[in-house]
Amino acid sequence: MGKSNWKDLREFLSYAEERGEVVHIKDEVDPDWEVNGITRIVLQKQGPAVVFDNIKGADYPLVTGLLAADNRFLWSLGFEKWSEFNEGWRQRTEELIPPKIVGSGPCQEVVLEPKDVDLHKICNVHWHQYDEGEFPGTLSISITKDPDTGLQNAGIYRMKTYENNRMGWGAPEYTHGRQHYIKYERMGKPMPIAVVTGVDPIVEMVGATRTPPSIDEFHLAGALRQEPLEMVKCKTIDIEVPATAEWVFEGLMYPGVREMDGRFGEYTGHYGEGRSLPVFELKLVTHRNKPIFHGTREQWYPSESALVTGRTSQAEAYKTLKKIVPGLIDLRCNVTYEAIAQIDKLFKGHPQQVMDAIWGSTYARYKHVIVVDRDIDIWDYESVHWAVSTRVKADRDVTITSRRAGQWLDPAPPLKERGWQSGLGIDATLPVEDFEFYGEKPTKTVDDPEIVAKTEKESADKLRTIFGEK
Ligand SMILES: Cc1cc2nc3c(=O)[nH]c(=O)nc-3n(C[C@H](O)[C@H](O)[C@H](O)COP(=O)(O)O)c2cc1C
Ligand SMILES: [Mn+2]
Repeated sequence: MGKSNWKDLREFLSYAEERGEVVHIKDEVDPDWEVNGITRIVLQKQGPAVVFDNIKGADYPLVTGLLAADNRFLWSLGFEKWSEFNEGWRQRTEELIPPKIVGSGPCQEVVLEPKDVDLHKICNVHWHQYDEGEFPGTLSISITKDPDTGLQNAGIYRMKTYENNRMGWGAPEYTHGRQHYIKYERMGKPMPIAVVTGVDPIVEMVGATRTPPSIDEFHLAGALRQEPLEMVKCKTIDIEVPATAEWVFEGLMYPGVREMDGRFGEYTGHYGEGRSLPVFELKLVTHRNKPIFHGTREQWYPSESALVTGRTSQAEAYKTLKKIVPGLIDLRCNVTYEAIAQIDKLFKGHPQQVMDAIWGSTYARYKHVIVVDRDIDIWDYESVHWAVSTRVKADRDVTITSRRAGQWLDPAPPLKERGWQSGLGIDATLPVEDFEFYGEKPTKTVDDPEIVAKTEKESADKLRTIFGEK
């Protein structure tokens, strides 16, 4: 297993750069359309990470797309391929490792009062054509503390710049950050919150991982790094932040304050409509010397937002499911709304039990669940669709559940129904109970393993003739 204890964003950036996976754009780029256009094309082609060194109107470089390609995502965790990812994540995070609080860190090398800060000069990008305003907070990790337990939470929720150092906060009620805010609102107190950006890849990932509510994501980061993450106390609030972050925005969110926010191109690949959101008020900025800003164009797969949210949440769901259902082999989720489970089917109703467990015990809010047998390669959609098209009888194998908790950003329901979803479960396993008269042999011809092996051995000459080999 390779390295995963990256010191900071810079160390991983250099690592990727040495492997030819980072390109610097030194010429001036336009923040209104050009960063959007370039990042969209690069994401779509799973191209390199890009550093924009010279954005018109901004004072700082912007790195984007660092975890937008499969190879860079896997490198950052020290894994080789997806098929070892879920199990590797599970084993590494069986025991969490709390952070180490240190006295000082590079993230506080420079301290700026809000009156000396102009957010538009830090990041002024329009990530999508029809975004209403500037959304610097895309890889912005909100760190809050549960007032009851003292445990911290990290979540990536997109943020929009309003006037005078105020920002919109895109955290719906089902997110852990928002649940902390609800507690503070009930007490009538402002919630302390630190927003960090420009972090090592593991911290970026845990910010996007859908974990059970009691998990402090920085303990998860320690486990993935196999070494405690170093954190420092903020200067104005009782919150700890990763010591090597490029930027820290310390702030407060006052109870009862809301502002209309959006439209914005959300990570579903659709625009989310304007909505009423809580407001972040900036109290202090600290940053490293020569800081780098970190952001991404949120969009549909392939993208950094889809990989970082989808894959990490898939791994956490796999870990949970392994504890409660038998026969689970692997789980795939390229997108937040669909899970494909591969099982070793053991009994009647087993696939349906897996569906119920996915809906009831995992935190990724999957609406569509497809369950397949162990002979199906879930990392190959052709294989999955073959199973769906040949092993499914809809009136027997399709389950629909109505009025379940969904995601506000799911564009499928009409506006007043946002947040609700219906579950679609497809049992695409071979209905062996209906094929018992075939005996032990399954009814497929695609690979007859004994015949293939025998032919390769005993008919090798004939195969060579057919394929023209000498
Ligand atoms: C680039 C990016 C942007 C995201 N933006 C949002 C967002 O605006 N709102 C949201 O609810 N989740 C968003 N997510 C997903 C959350 O970060 C993810 O659900 C995470 O689990 C939230 O943390 P929590 O479970 O501690 O609430 C985003 C993820 C990424 C990678
Ligand atoms: Mn959380």
